[in-house]
Amino acid sequence: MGPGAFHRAHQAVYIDDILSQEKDWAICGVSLNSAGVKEALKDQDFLYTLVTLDQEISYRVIGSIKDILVAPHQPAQVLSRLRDPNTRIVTLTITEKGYCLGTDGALDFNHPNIQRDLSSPSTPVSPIGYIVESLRLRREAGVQPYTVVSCDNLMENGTRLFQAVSQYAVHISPDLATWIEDEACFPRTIVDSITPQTDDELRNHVTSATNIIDSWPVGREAFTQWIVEDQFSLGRPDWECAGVTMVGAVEVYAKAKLRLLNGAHSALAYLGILAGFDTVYEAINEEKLSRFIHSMMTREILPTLKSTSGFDLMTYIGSLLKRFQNPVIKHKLVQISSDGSQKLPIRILSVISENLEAGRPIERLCLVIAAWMQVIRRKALINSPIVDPLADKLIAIGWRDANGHAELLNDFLSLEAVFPASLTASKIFRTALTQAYRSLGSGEKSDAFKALE
Ligand code: CS2
Repeated sequence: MGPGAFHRAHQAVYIDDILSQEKDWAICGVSLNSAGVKEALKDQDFLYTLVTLDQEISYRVIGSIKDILVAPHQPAQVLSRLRDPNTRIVTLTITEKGYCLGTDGALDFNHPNIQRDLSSPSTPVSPIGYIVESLRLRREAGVQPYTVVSCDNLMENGTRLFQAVSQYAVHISPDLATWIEDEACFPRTIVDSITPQTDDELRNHVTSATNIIDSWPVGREAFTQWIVEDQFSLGRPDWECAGVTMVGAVEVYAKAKLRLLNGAHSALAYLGILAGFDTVYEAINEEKLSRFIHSMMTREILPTLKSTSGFDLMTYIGSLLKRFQNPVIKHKLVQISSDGSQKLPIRILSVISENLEAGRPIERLCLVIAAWMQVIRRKALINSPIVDPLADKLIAIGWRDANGHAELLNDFLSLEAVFPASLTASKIFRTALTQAYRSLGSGEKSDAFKALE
């Protein structure tokens, strides 16, 4: 589910890698929203070019996707594919918001798609609704559940998904929920490979380098990682051969990746946008910003993580900074800045909560939150679109402030879907955030640089 650029640059490549050995695996993508990917790929047999953006750029045709279904246009086909005993693994790359979770990590029963699906469960629209309905159909037909593999940047991704599925299934039938709990597997994973959005520059580049007109190639860095807990109900490909790390538990690595890589990404995005940069490469090469990111990682994030044997956190930080400095990748800050209301609780706010509890500093992390608010405010001011499931609320907050309303911080903090009550009740947090917000002045470039000092 979600055959966007990341799926096609990551999981589809790992499947492609094993096809010479295990020819009976293939992917059917399910687009949950738009027909864009299907329209682009159908006339090229769902083949596409993977461009590896390294010092030496390389090109490879990926052939593991056999078909793409578009859920809003083909809901019955999607359910029948999911019910098919040949469907053995369902991966999800649906981004944080696709899971419809609240700040407590549980399924948000007020989410319009969940309410809609619960009122009409046999014709779902949400991924959770599709999973539960198709598992119900499999149970009815005596077919074992497929393994559900969340590949999104959520803490405890498999567990969260399993809980959301169970909470939803109980409303359909408690027996079904018990069957899912007993029979289905939801391994946790870490996925990692920096994958910028495809643009015309990449398309034209592919055409001139390969002589192939590809409607939707994907480009990513050479580094790629997939760590998966080895729990599969209906078997799996021999992924180790393709470099997938199959483990007993992913937890330690997951926290490090989400906080250090994704946390630093969000910091670079909001502070970098205010400082007038366009890409991660530009932002990380600015001295003040780069120093800030380094101290945020080492002083405020590192203390929340554990090094284990074979996984040294300082080495990991060094490797991340090097990846951010890849000059060939034009990873747009605006891409990373999308969906802040979904990403920041996982990447930054959870770290702030832990630091508060342990009496550790939070100033730099608060500056990231304040920068997010400033970016929203500035966008609202010029009516620039905000990509976020809470966009309407965020624009209203930013717009009120732009018109002389002084309550911006309180308005933001009242967003229960973003800020947990435990955090908004903390005086230390409110003070640090207020200071951080003030230090950004009116969000001009020069203010951002001053705040980084
Ligand atoms: C990024 C991630 O857009 C974002 O929010 O932080 O997509 C990041 O590039 C990937 O998680 C890297 O594996």
